[in-house]
Amino acid sequence: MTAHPTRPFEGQKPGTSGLRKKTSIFMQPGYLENFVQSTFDAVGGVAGKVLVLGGDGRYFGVEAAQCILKMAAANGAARVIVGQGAWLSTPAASNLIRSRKADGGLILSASHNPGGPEEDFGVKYNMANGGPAPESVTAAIFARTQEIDSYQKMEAPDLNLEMVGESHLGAMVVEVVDPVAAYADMMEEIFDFKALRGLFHEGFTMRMDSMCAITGPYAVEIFENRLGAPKGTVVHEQPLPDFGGMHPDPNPTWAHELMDEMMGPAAPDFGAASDGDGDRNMIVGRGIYVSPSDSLAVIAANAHLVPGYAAGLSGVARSMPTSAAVDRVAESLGIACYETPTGWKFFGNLMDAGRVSLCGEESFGTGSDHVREKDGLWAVLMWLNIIAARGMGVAEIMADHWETYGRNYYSRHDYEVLPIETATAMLGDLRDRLESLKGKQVQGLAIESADEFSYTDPVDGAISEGQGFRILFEGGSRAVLRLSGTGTEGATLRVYLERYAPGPDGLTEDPQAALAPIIAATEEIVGIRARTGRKGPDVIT
Ligand code: VG1
Ligand code: CO
Repeated sequence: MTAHPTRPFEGQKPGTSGLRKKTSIFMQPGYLENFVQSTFDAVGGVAGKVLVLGGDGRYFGVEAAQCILKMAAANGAARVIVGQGAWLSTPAASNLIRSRKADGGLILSASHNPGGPEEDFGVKYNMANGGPAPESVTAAIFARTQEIDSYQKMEAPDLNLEMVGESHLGAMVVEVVDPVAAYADMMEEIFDFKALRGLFHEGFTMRMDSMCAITGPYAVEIFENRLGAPKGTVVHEQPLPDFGGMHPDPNPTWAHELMDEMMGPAAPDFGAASDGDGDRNMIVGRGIYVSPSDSLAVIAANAHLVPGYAAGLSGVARSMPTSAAVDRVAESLGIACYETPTGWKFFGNLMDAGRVSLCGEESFGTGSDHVREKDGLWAVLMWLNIIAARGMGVAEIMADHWETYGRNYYSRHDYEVLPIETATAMLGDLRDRLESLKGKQVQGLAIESADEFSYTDPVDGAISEGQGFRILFEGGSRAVLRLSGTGTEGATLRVYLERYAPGPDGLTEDPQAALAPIIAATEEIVGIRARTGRKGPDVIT
C-alpha cells in the first residue's frame, strides 16, 4: 500500500523562502508528507522526473530525506540525486539541478534559523532553473495543502545515504553524490585559483567561520585543500545537527566570535562567515566590517577583475530594502539596475532572461547567474579574487569605493517575537497614514513621499503587492518597514535605514550615529518603541 489517507494541517504557507516551522511541528505524523505531496501535486506530479535532494545537516534532515525518497518513489519519480549524508548547501543544490538538468529539487533547511529539536526546520522547492519556486507555485502548493486527503509513500527500509553510489527504491534510482565536488569544480571555473593560491602562498591570512553549518566541508575543500590556505583557516567546520548551539546567521551579532577576532590586535587579513544552508555571507576586513549592501556594490564595481565576469555584467538587481549603493555603480557602468521585493525568488526571471548577472540583498545575500540562489562561498571568493587582483586590503578597497561613489550609510533594526496583533496593527495604522505623510517635517527631515512597495515582474508581468512600506526623506534618505516572512514565532519587524553622503567629507562616521536623525524620525512616525514597549531593536546589522 502506498496511498495514505490524511487531513490538511493549518498554516502550511511557504514564506519568503520555503516552509519554516518549529522542528516538533514538522515531526508530527503526516506533516512533512502533506507538504511534500502538495508540492509534488502543485508542480504537476513527479512521475518520470529527476529531482535533487539535500539539506544543511540540521536535526531531522536525514529522517526527512528518507521520507521524501519513499514519497518520490511512490509518486513515480525516475531518479533522485541526493547529497551524501543528505547534505547539500543551497547553492550546491541549485548547481546540481542545473548541471544535471533535473526537473527540480527539495532543500531541507530553515537557513539562518537555529536548528535542533526545540528549534526550526524547513523545506523549500526549487524549479528546473535551479531557483526557488516563484509565488505562483508557492501559492499553488499552499492551496493544495488545504484540501489534501492522501499522500503516496512507499513502505521500504531506509536507504544508505552515507555511501556514494546508485541503488533502487522500487523502480526509482537513488543516486548518492559527493555534495562538494561539483560545486568546488564550478568555483574553479569562475575564479582565478592560481592567483588565489599565490595570495595564500605569500602569507595572506583568513578566518572562515562556517558556524557548525553546511559550508564547512565546502570551505575546507576550497580554501584549505585546493587553495593552500593553512589548516585551521576554516573554523566551526563540522556541520552539526544543532549547529553546536550556534545561531548560524552571519551578522555581527551572531557571528560575534569572528567579529571580536577581526576587530582585535591579532586579526587576520580577511574574515568571512556563512549561514545554515550556505547561501549567506558576511565579509569583514582587519578592523572593518563590510555591510552587505556595500559588499554588493564593491563586487559590482570590481567584477570585471574576476575571470568569470571579465566580459562585464549584463545588469544588476537588488531587493527593495537593500541600499542604493549598487545603483550608483550600475549608473557609472551604464547597466540596468532592478529593484525587486525581498527574497531570491524574484531574481530568477531576470537572470533567466539575461537581464542581470549579479544580485544581492541587504540580508547578507549575494550571488550571480552561475546558479539561481544566493551563494555565500562564491561571495567570499569574489572578495578574495578582487583583493588579489587589486593588491589592496578590505579597508583600502572600501575607502576607495566611498571616495568614488559616495557612501550609503545603512543599518537594519530587527524587533523579534512581537505579538502578531501589535505588529500588524502598527503597520496597518502606518498604511492608513501614508498619504498624509507627504510634505510633513519630522525631526527636521522633510518627507518626500511614502508608499507601499508593489512589484511587476518585467519578464512575466506577475504582480506582487504589499512588499514593504517606504518613507522617503529629502536628500535620498529613507526608512523601510516590513514584517519578516521567515520567522517561526510571533512577528519580526524589520526596519531598514539609509542615508547618502556624497563625500568627500563625512565618509567615515559610525553608521548608527550617521543614521540617528532617520532613526528618530521613524520612531516619531511609527511609534515602534511606544507601541511595543521595547527599548530598542533585538538585532542591529
Ligand atoms: C529574510 C531576508 C531575505 C532573505 C530571506 C531568506 O527574509 O530578509 O532578504 O531572502 O530571509 O534568506 P525575511 O522575510 O525574514 O525578511 V535565507 O538565507 O534565510 O534562505
Ligand atoms: Co540561507
